[in-house]
Amino acid sequence: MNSSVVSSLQATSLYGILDLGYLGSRDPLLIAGQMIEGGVGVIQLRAKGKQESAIFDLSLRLSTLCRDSGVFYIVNDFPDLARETKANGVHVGQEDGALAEIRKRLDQGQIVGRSTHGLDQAISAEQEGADYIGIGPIFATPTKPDYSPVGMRLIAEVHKAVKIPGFCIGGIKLENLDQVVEAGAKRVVIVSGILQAENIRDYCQRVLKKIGATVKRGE
Ligand code: TZP
Ligand code: MG
Repeated sequence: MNSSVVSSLQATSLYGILDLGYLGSRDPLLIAGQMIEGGVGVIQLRAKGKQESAIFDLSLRLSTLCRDSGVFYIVNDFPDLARETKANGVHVGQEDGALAEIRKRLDQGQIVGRSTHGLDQAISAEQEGADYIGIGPIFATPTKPDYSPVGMRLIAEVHKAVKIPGFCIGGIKLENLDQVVEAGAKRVVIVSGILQAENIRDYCQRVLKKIGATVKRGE
């Protein structure tokens, strides 16, 4: 666990994912720039179905862009790529093995986030040493079609049981954000909502304004 990164993540409200499946012909660096201008605190590169070698250069450039902009940069699924391109860390799922094994492939100071889909998984991820967790999917989502929604009640349960930062994810959009925050969310991850927005910078700013106005911090 990297405690300075974890405390920065505690204060981060919006985590954006650059999912290449939503970009079409758009330039990922340009989109990342718009997300950064909008105020995201974290950008994750998610490239389902791609080989690490195919996204090495992109990851390196995103890593530099995020570092220069003061935004965390996380690589989905690939710890070696995270290490080689000097990301802040890697994000893994339930099926990706023990966090201790993943950490062996990272440099010191790099962080590990874990997706969780229930209270037991959230508690286990913390016990195993995750630096943060994803909690979801909160709502059904085409971005992760094989998973059933976990239900809004889980948000408060996890926040009560777990100290590391939790990021609610799955089907979250500006339109349902109030509901998610009222259920106890402190931080959110938004993928399609951001990437399909007409104006990405503006969308992120509106999300942050809404969260800032409603989240009670201190947990
Ligand atoms: N993990 C749980 S839900 C999800 C992931 C990666 C997808 C979230 O995407 P969207 O488009 O914000 O629903
Ligand atoms: Mg994964």
